[in-house]
Amino acid sequence: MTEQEKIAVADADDAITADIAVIGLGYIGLPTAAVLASYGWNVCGVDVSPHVVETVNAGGVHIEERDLDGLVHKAIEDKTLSASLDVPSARYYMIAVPTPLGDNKAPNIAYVESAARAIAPKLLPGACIIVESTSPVGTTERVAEIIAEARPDLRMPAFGDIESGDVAIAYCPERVLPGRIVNELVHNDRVIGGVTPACAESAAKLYRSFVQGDCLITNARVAETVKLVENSFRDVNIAFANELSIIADKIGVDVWDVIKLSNRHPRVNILQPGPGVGGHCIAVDPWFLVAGAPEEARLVRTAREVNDHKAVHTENRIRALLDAAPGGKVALLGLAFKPDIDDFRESPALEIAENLAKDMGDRILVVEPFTEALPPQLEGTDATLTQLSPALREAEIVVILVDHTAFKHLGADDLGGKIVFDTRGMLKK
Ligand code: SAJ
Repeated sequence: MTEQEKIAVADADDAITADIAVIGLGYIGLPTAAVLASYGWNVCGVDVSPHVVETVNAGGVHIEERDLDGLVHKAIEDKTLSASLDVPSARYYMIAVPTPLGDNKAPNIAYVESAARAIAPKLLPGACIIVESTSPVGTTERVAEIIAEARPDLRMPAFGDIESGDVAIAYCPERVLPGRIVNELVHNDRVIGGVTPACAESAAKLYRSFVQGDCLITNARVAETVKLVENSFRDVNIAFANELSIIADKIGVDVWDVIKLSNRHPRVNILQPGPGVGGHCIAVDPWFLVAGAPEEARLVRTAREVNDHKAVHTENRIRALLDAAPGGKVALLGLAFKPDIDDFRESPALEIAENLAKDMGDRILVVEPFTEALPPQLEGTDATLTQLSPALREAEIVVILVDHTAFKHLGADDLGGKIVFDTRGMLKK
């Protein structure tokens, strides 16, 4: 390092106000910020929502996630975590903002781009930017491009040139399972892809400080692809189970028995069918892979279509049950995209409830322990949100859409005399 560079770094140290700035305090950013703070880092969480910033600064959380509440509360109390609407100068920047699907199932990285633009003016030599948001391949390079445009005074890392760059830019996908985020943040292996090997190494220093799994080093494009492949793998496998359930309906066999017995083969491991695939990951990310190679990604695209169709198939079966019980009511158990969480994003259960409620809301009783009010999609319909017991008293038809723990005690006594449609095989388990 030249004398001039040493002075630049010293100046940077003077101006740094946080060890780590986590941009986006959602399902990934907030738990990550809280875990980092619990490992002694001085973390500033940044969000565009004043409500989120106020809630976190008051030691609260705006999302339901196991163990998160206590972690955030303690970090705020210990003053290792704070939240802000503004990006501070930091040593590390983690971008954990949404990357939604745009029109025609094309990935929309506008939030990542605006996070990069917000970071740019604050960057000091020696800083490291890590993208964690699930992103189409090439997004990390796009972040580097934005920084280069905004900060011509900084040297950008160049592919193939190990030591180049005043800042490091890397991609490290989040891989945590909603409901187990706090635990998996620490225990999962991490894949860390740098724009250059030095960038990956710089990012790895941060992850090694709190990750107990392995930190696996690669380049940014491979790391971006790995994330999309993981979720596509799961989507394809769930699609197999969902297709099997539709075939089983057609040929009149019990899909749960078929799967249970097939899985006794040492090399077969079929996943579980459900009412469709939801959440903001598995139902979305495979499209990012398709977008990169639309002609080639035939299986991945078909899996998405099969899983989307499973929700339509489920809805049609419920409609048939309602047609066969004129005037009868149906209790829909669960709206979340999977058990024991309050996340309704891309939830097939919610989509099914919404479509049914639009046509015959007065016959729909919704039971969802993870909400106190009907979600906006069901507002304005005649559907009723109610508790489990009254719903079971009133309904002729019971549909298990989500196998929440709160429903798992249900047995013959509770359901006797009812028409039961168990989309999750909960009663079989
Ligand atoms: N599902 C089934 N049958 C199954 C398993 C799941 O129908 O056998 C459904 C669930 O009900 C849900 C959907 O699939 O609707 C997705 O649930 P999930 O538990 O498989 O996954 P997510 O979306 O909660 O989290 C996934 C995880 N990815 C993988 O397991 C490969 C997680 O590790 C990722 O970090 C997360 O996506 C993400 O953020 O990308």
